[in-house]
Order: sequence, then C-alpha cells, then structure tokens
Amino acid sequence: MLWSLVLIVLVGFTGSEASNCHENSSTACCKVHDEIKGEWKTSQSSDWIDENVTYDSERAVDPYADTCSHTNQTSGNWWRIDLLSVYTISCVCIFNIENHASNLTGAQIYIGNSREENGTANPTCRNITNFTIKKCNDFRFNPGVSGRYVTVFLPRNDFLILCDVKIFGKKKESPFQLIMEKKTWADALDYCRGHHETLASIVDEETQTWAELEADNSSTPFVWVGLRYTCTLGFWFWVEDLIVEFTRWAPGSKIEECNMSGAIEKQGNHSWSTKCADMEFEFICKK
Ligand SMILES: [Ca+2]
Repeated sequence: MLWSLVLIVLVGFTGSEASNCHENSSTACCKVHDEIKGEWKTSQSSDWIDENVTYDSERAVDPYADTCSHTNQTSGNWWRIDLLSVYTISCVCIFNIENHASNLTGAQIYIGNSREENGTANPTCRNITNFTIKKCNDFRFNPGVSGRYVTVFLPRNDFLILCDVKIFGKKKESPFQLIMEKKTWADALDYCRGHHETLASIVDEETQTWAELEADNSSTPFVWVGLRYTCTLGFWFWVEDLIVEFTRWAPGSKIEECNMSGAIEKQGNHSWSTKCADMEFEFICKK
C-alpha cells in the first residue's frame, strides 16, 4: 500500500513526458476541463501536398488523432497556434502516430505574445528531449506560462509533423475594452475617465496583445490609446503617468509636434501611429 502511494506520488511529479491523456482521461497534467477550445488560427512554415491532400496546420487540432499537419522538408520548420486571447498555459500535449518523421525529439516549444520570427522570439518553454510515438507527450508548465501563441519549432532539416496537439490553460481577463464610438482623443479620454479608469496604456508585449485583440473589432482604421505628446516638454507619455519604454511605432510614424496623440492600427501588425488629436476614432479604455 505504502509503495503504491509512493509510486503515485512519483508518477504525479515526473513533469513529463508520455501519458495516456490523449485518450480522454484526466491526468494530473491534462485536466479536461482546462482544455482550450473554441476559435483559434493555426499556421505553419509550409504545407505538404500529396495525392491532392493538403496536410495543413489545422489538421494538428482537428478532432482526429490520425490526421496530421505536415510541412515540406527544410530546416527551421514551425507550426503555430494563435489562441486569439491570452491564456495562462499549464500544459501542452502532443500525440503523433508512427510516421517517417513523426518523432519530435529535438524540437522546441515556445509560448508568448510575440509573433516575431514566427513565435520563436518568445522565451523557449521546453526543449523536447524524449518524444514517444503513439503516446500523449505532456509538457507541463508550473507555474503556467502566459501567452497568445504556442509555436513548435524544429531546428533540424526535416519534416514537421503534428497529429494531435491539445493545449490546457485558463483564459486571462482583458484589462481593456474597445468603445465603438468615434471621438477626438480628448473626448475619448473624458469618456474613459467617466465610465472606466482611463485610456489604455501599452507598457509591454502582453498589453500590446490585449490592445491588438480589441483593435481587431474596431470599425475605424486606427483606435486611440492613452499616448500623448507634450510639445511643452518634448516627449511622449502615457496618460496614466507612465513613461514610454515599450514601443511599437510603425516606421516613420513617430511625429513629434503639438496636439498629437498616439493610435494603433486596426490592420497589419497593429503598429502605433501619430495622429492629430482632433481626428475621430474609436478608442480603448482601461477597465
Ligand atoms: Ca489531427
């Protein structure tokens, strides 16, 4: 009895690798109720096409364990999922069927909010050292890792194959809210101060990500945030009295003139632009 308890404790704390969580069981790692489901977008470095079947990135997250995403053969292949929100991710489970190149030993998992270098600019969360075919390989993160993107990267010259990827974690609450009313920057600031806290400050990759998610839903090409230029003192600042350290200016879009405020683009990389404060855009409040 004592030995079986010790065994359970040991199994529970190994922190990896192969378990049967794929088979719908609830393991210490993969609590079914924490599985991230819903809308997401997947992408990968290339799609393998064979006999009119396109082995696209979505096949790694479809309901079928024997359908796989599959890239062409090259070095530096990647697969990425955009969870379309920010989560605290506690576990990633990867299941692969037996195939000519389905052993992921040597691959890396990245989690974070950066899209740079296809997600590999995020901190490395795990080097996959002992991948087991036909088992769910659990990669646990304790404490959980915050991020919108999960990337699997394979440095060696090979195909990248993923048959079933499950991600577990909890959705974080957005600190921001898009207000879909067109206002000048000053009126937007008044509105946020009256109804919420103030206009949103973007101070790091995560707050930039939250602002991007709100801007996606706007109907104006730019949205105001709490970024203001003081021509008296000659610098940009956040209306929450924060200095501007993290920046995401579009090239050539930082203009230092009077009556200018900062807005982020709805499209593209959601870069920042200088806009005349009298223009009317929708805006993002800090809740
Ligand atoms: Ca699949």
